[in-house]
Amino acid sequence: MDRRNFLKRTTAAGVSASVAATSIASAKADTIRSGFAEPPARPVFIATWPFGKPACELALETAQGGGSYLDAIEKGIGLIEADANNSSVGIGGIPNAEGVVELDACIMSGPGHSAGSVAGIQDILHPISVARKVMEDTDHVLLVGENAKRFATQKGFPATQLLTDRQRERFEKWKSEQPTKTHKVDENYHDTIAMVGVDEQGNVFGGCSTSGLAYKVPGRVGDSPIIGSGLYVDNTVGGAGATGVGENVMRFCGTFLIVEFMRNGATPTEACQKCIERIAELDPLSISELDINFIAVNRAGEYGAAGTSKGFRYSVCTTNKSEVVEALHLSNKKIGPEGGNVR
Ligand code: SD4
Repeated sequence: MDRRNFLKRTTAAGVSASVAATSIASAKADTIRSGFAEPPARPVFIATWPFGKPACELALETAQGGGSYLDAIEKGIGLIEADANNSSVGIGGIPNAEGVVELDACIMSGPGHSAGSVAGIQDILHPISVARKVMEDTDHVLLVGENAKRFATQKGFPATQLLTDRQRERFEKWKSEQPTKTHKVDENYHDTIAMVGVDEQGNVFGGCSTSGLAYKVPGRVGDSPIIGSGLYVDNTVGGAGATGVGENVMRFCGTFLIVEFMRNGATPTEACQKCIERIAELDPLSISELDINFIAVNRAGEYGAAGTSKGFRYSVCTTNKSEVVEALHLSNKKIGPEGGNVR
């Protein structure tokens, strides 16, 4: 059965189950506070960018088909990692300044507050799955570089050429245009999938995967595999994910901050906005220059997002809808030509 039909088929049953699951006082209070037209639904998956939509749909399908929520996050993100046309995640990702694709990913489980991540991993198609192995099969949280790849190989992940012909050509053009001795990343070419899911009981799960900034210095690690920066979940509150210039997120523990704002009573959208405002207070860059975007969901299933520029969109999937939503934007600068839909 294809995903669309699966979702259609599960809609009727899913609506009543999810409404029942969310008919709790706090969910209603959140609904009124945020001005949601409808009660928040559980389960719910949210993800960065429009390309997160099929990922959220597959995640929901996986969870409803009997998979765990970690399976859901892993499969949903894995779908985008395997898409060679997406130039910001997995195969087809934009390489570093030496033409090598280096991937970052992490996964988190609210129950048990466990986490796993890999950074700067090469030649492995599914870093999200390796991150899960780090979480489940080791006592550690983060493995990096060559040794992350060695761990993946030991776990049976095959080596895969991640640099596509199209990205090789683009890289060669970029390289030929670089002045010698200086190095500049191309800020128009980056994205990430960050996904957070909440199950019917309000347990929170999340994952994040990216090839990072285009033509980055080899070895550069962004926010995405760093717990509390590119992704954070706290099972008593909710979760948040980030996309944008990682350096402007990881210096502030952006997603940790968002979860703390939600803990203190902010709605998800308010929490994302407050995080960007806090960052802008401390950073010499103006809001429009920061180029960062956040998504968040609380354990009631209420979700929201905010970005520094106009045009950041994110995906939401529940049992009765799957849609792309425009985030609150804190400046009128338009997102870069490829921002949000790097193809
Ligand atoms: C990074 N945050 O490596 C990632 C890239 C990204 O939109 O999300 N860009 O900095």
